[in-house]
Amino acid sequence: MKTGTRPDIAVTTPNAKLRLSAQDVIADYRLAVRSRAASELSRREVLVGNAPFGISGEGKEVAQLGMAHAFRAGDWRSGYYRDQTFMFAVGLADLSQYFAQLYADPDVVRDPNSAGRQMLSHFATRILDERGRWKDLLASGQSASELSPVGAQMPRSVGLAWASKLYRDSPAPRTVARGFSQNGEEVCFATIGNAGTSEGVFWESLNAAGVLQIPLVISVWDDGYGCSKGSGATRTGPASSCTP
Ligand SMILES: Cc1ncc(C[n+]2csc(CCOP(=O)(O)OP(=O)(O)O)c2C)c(N)n1
Repeated sequence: MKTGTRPDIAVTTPNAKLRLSAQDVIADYRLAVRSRAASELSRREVLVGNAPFGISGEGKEVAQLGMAHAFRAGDWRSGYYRDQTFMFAVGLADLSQYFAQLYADPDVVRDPNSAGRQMLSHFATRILDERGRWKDLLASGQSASELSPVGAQMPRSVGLAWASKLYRDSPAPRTVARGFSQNGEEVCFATIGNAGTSEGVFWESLNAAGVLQIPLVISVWDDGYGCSKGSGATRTGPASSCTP
């Protein structure tokens, strides 16, 4: 049966707010397969010496597709180097840009994340145009630039989510400039690895987010390892048990 003739089956549970058509599920599956192939190819390119460094998001595809369905224009991602599937799914990166960054392409059009200056999977959206003027940040989703030190994205994620609250609570910032916030409705989506949750800044950020009551979603991609160390070497239980 051709895809176009399939009935539009909603994949959902009784209480779920997210409804996916059969076409959505097939599109997600295609994206996951492409993303996995990109991971494997980039790894091979590093191993044979064609690229200087590669790091990718094998195994996190499905969780990131789920996160992508909740992400809206104006929202911010503040994550780490495993998020390529999410970035592809929300249209903030593509395969061509992924490989341009792998080969450290200095052309900012081909690698808009960093013009070859950052390592692979260090994503960023451009918030200024070519003349240095602010872009309309509400026109699409945004991604803060990747920080290589493990956990460093966490305090920044608090700042981004806190900004939304400030916009929501006070009319003053809204009158200064347009294109930054729609009445503070933007959510910040932070991501971090399980070993990264051992960093002090992770706990400080979690605490600050609770105290400030800000719109911050934290996803921990728990694959049981931090580099080659098993989780038991860095914490006493699964990452899920650490989250209040
Ligand atoms: C502050 C800091 N210490 C050490 C490193 C080296 N390092 C890079 S990735 C990594 C492991 C991170 O593991 P995890 O957070 O579980 O993420 P994963 O890569 O397994 O998804 C480490 C220790 C680093 N980048 N920054």
